[in-house]
Amino acid sequence: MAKKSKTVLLTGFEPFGGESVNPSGEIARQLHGTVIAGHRVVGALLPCVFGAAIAELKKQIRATKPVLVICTGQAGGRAEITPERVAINVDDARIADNAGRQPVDRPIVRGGPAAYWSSLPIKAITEELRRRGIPATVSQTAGTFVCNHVFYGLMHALQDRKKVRGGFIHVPFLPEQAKPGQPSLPLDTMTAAIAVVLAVALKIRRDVRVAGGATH
Ligand code: PCA
Repeated sequence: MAKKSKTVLLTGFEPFGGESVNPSGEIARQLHGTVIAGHRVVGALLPCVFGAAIAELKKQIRATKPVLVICTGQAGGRAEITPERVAINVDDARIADNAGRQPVDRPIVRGGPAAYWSSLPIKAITEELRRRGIPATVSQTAGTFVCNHVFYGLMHALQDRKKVRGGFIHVPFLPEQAKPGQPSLPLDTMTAAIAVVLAVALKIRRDVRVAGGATH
């Protein structure tokens, strides 16, 4: 009997903040069901809601038993694909989430560590994206809204699953979302970029040590 292929979980978000589309959700939809580096991709959509987003993520992890979890979200105003280095233990929302919640200066996990590092090879991912002509930079902050919340919740959940690696990637606006002068990337480019992210994360365990990459 053929061995069941291993699974990677790729999440994106529903639209938020008055937008009618979220590139991260579209990318997850596009890559759902594809096979990358011998792994089956399960794409899932998370609500842009504090608490509920982590609950849905954990449900998906339990259901799919992935070897790798990559969460993605929209970072409007950024021009590049940005693998996030670190998740911090705070919710501090500038706008309400999709359920009208707006936590200010609240811990995500009471008594939890201040931060968790991504366990993705963020420099290797950035290098490979650039090599393929896709703009990419390591980001030093995932913000304090629902994306950082989910990233922290993911890394906290993975403390009990040490073999499962995970991290978070922010992506720019789609061209139809960008106001004049704002940066964006086409959906095809971003979908190809996240496929590269998954492939590099599956193939490379020990990150490369290269300087910089950090402009924000
Ligand atoms: N971006 C938001 C939350 C959902 C999303 O796609 C963020 O950066 O926190």
